[in-house]
Amino acid sequence: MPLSEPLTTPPTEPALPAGFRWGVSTSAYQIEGAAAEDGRGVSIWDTFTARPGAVRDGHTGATACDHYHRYDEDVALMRGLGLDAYRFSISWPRIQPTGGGTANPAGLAFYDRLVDALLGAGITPLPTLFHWDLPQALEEDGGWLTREIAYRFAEYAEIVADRLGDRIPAWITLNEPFVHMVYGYALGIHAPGRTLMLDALPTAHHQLLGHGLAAAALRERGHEVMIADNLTPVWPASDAEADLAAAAAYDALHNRLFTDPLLLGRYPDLSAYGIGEDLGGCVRPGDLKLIAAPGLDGLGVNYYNPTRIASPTEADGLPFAQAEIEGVPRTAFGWPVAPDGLRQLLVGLRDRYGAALPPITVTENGCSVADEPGPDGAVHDQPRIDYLAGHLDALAEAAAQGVDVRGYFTWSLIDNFEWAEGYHQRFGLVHVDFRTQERTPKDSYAWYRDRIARHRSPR
Ligand code: IFM
Repeated sequence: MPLSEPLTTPPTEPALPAGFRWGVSTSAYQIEGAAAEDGRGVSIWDTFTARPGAVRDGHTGATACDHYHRYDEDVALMRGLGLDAYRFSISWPRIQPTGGGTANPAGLAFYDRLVDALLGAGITPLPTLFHWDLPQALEEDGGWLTREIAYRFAEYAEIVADRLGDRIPAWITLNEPFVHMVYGYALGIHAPGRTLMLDALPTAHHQLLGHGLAAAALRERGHEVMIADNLTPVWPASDAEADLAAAAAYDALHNRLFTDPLLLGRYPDLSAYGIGEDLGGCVRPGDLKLIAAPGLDGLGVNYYNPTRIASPTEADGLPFAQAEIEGVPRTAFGWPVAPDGLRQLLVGLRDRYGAALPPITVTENGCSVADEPGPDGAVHDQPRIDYLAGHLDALAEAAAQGVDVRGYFTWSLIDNFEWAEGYHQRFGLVHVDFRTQERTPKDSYAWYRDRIARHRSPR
């Protein structure tokens, strides 16, 4: 496992708060593989990836990074970084193969081993309970379109907490409910591949209800609870009233639809979409109280880029249109790179929610780079180093402006299955050769390790 040489220290590096936690993030379907082993049930991603044309080049997560068998090697990589914590997700179909009933002992045993390995390496496990790999049987009953699933989710959370809770202080309930709603249920780009457009909105409420029910169960057991939202600062295309109104409508759908109920106990104004406060009838009395109460211990923010929004044409069929962000670098995925967007987002959250905003942890941030080992065997991914350095500086600036930021988890430890893009987008600090499963730490791995060390022992 060749390790890159330490890179030179930049002359100025804004300080992050003392006690700040450093981590990396991954998710089960994207790294584990072993899809048919030890009693794991079928996930919606097994079904979706088998659909011709759904995923680029027909890639699937059946083997992925084979982390299920190689977790020891991956924990050693984490130890090499000097991490405080590791954010991973638990595969619901590994625990409850048909989405309900008794737990699968072999599934629980895998996470037992992983948690023990992490603790042995001095790394705090931070599990996410749902990162999009729903048991297929639940999808066949209607998935997140049904209210019943929220109660199933809380039962699953209880099973996992009862088994691992003696070693886990804090949990993340859901990963990016916005993306799951839009990509999975509105546009059909992700599993389960439904194309319901605005009729997908109940999946937002049912995910949040599931969060609220699971949070109550976790709290009863003395645990801390977070959620990881994918949030974006919305940049209006101009100061024209129509662009400002479109930007506000987009902000309501992407950001406020999730943060308002969690932090304020109400849904935002969605009248631009012709939707009332009850989200088309799925909100029942008492639901919002459950979703908001008694508050989050931390808000996980997944930040990748800002979104530029303009007023729509009639053909858009929605109260907004997405516009290009020009004059900034792009990742291999084509996403705009705008580190200051992270500062704007966090300061904006603080201004919007004031005392209702819990401490913030950046639970994902990173970029895809078309990187491969060069003739020297090393992976020189300078664009990723620039991306991470810029975003950490922006995070430090947000902290300097008074935002309570507690930690940063980069996406991702290792290259992995990037959903509809298959293995084509590489986000890892560590390169994975998907034919041999060989792991090669990239230059960014050494940079991140050194960045963490400099934070702990500033000169
Ligand atoms: O890979 C994903 C992850 O599963 C959720 N957040 C964004 C990442 C990059 O697209």
